[in-house]
Amino acid sequence: MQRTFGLAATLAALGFAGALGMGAPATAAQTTDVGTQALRSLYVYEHDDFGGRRAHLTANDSNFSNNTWSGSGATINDNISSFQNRGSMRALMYPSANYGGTPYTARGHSEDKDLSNNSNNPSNFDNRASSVRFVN
Ligand SMILES: [Ca+2]
Ligand SMILES: [Ca+2]
Ligand SMILES: [Ca+2]
Repeated sequence: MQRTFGLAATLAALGFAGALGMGAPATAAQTTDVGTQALRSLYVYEHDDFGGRRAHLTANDSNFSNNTWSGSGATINDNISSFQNRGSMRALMYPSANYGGTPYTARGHSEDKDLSNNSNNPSNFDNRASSVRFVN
């Protein structure tokens, strides 16, 4: 199961994050929090429980075949087994290149330590992701 944590994630779920980011009136504390927060920051891992090698995705990417695990030449394509979305934007991971197929939606500030056995996303997304798109 995917877990969500933090006020920012709650705001994002309610659709307020975009309004705050565009400079809508907010308290000083909220403005500081949002201003220092990454928008696109998806850490993906080779194995369950955030194990194995890691890669950091910070922009839309239509094809993972030329993305490699940090410190290695091995592709992340069809090998992502867990993730931590540390940014405020949702990350849509697609099973095919060029954003094809039914995506797995990783909510802002959420993580999933096992991409199999999902209830509110494609039921098994282990070793499937081939592209990613960030959305508000
Ligand atoms: Ca790529
Ligand atoms: Ca894997
Ligand atoms: Ca795939």
